[in-house]
Amino acid sequence: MKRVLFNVASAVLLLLAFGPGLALAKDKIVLGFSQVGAESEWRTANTQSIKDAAAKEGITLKFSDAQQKQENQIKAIRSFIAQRVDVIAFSPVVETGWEPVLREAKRAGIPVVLTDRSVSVKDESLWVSFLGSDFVEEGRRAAKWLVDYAPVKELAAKGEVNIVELQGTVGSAPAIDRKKGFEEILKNQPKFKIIRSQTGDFTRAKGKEVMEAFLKAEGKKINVLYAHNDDMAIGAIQAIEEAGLKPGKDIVIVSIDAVKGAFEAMIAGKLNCSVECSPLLGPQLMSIVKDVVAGKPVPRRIVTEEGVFPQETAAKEFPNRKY
Ligand code: GYE
Repeated sequence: MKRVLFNVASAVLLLLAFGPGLALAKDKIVLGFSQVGAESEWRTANTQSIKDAAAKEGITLKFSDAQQKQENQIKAIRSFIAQRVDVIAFSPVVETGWEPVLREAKRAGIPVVLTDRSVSVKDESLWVSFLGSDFVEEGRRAAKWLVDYAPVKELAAKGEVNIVELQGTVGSAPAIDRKKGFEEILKNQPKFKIIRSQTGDFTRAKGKEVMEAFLKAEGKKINVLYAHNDDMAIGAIQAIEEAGLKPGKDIVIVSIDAVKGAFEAMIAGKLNCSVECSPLLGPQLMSIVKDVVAGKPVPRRIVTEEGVFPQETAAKEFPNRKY
């Protein structure tokens, strides 16, 4: 990295050092992007979308993978500041604890764009735009589908519906909001009970591990699994099968993302519904980055449009899926 920097230490780069105002004078926009990690199918598709869109737009992308650790993201952002990139974008692994490093970026005059997940900071001037899904709405959609699903309605007519929940990464916006939206709908449904709720950190391996523990503790009492992402649901499906039960039948499963793996599980009859969360944020992100550098106003919030895919739609939709 350093070598490359020295090699291109031309007059143009010197000009760049004097701030975003001169950004138009150089060939390429430099974007520093700090990614959460590679924890899920969703994340892999998101990373690919960002890399492809940067290449397509001729934007130089400095990409850093934080392996799901906030400290790594903070280090990456500091290094982007030191390199004087034009724009910093990142998907914050957790919501809190960003003020100090974002203040450093602001002081350096480098605009920050949030993608996918948001931060919780008092000073809203610390970031310029947030592009991503409405996670509360995704949680609501999962719950609405569930209460309307015929086999679950039958259960509710007879007695209680016992739900176990696999949460995403502790403190992350999608885990907080998907729980909130789901509970908001179930609040008015006295028959529906969340009997266990634990994090599976958005990964297949942890999803499986935690589902094993749920099954050990609750066994056949479990009617429904709500997983904050498809990967955890897919891990849990394995645990359910290993316990001699039928996923999608003995235990109804609803999860979020609608990645290809979820469609495969739905077509196999093992997953009942996936609520869409699109990772294809690259093109919109690059357009925000270009506008910010050009000094154009950018929307404060851009909400991704998404749908809901119940099992019976899976075979027909599968060929159209892009991630
Ligand atoms: O749902 C999950 C991933 O932040 C929306 O993170 C994203 C979530 C996504 O690991 O699969």
